[in-house]
Amino acid sequence: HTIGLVTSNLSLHAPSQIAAAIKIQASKLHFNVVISMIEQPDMNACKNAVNSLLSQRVDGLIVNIPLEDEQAAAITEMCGNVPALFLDVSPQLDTHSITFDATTGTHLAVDHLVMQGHQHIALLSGPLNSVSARLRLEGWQQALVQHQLTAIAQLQGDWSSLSGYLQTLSLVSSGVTFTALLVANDQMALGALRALNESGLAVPGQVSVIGYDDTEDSACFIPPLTTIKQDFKALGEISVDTLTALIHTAIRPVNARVLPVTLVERKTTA
Ligand code: IPT
Repeated sequence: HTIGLVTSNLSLHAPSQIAAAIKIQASKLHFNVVISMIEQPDMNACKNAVNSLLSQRVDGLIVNIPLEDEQAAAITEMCGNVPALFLDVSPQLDTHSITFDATTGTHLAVDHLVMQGHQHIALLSGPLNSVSARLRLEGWQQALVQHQLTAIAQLQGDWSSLSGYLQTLSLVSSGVTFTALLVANDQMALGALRALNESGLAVPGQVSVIGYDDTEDSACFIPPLTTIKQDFKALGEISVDTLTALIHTAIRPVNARVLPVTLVERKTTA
């Protein structure tokens, strides 16, 4: 039996840790995994990847590419009888999906900062053509409003640490005073830490930073990163278990499952 995995760029930490977790769980269940990677999110590339996996006769597909509702529906349609499970779509979508609870994640981060007395909070979002990046940005904004606050600045990166570095440098040089920075993933937070360090701003003395993901390296950043944990090992296990169950049944009621997230408090917030 074979599972097809269509994934975003594996040079990013989160997709690579998800792919590893999928591979490990699939091996336990004696399934092969065939991977098709897309460098940049792009619907045509995604369709080609799905077609190539289908022509290799995979029994089911896991799709970890950011997709809009219509795009995920089109992929499901293409798959016909082969079940497809989506990891980066809106949790509201009527399809087989497993996603993380972005509302809770973003509210945990904002509440943590506000409890520490922060009022001048800047946002560094992911690329807004990604559903998850938009959900995180909207979640932060809603949570700020609940505390009668609005973001003091809003920047956008592309998930890479370099973009986090460059965006944070531009934030610092804009002259806006901020005491905390919410970052949409740990890799951009890594770049932000370098930019703050080079600008002579102490973390957490002058600026607090919160990441998102809790990928494996984040505990070893300087200082160790406070972040929102998305449990990628659990995601890998649950996706493989869910997909293999779908493969083995003819009746497949749609199940959009949302996994919990937690705040991991380390040394970048005070
Ligand atoms: C999402 C990560 O949180 C982000 O850091 C980035 O790597 C992105 O993937 C790449 O697509 S996690 C995904 C399951 C929404």
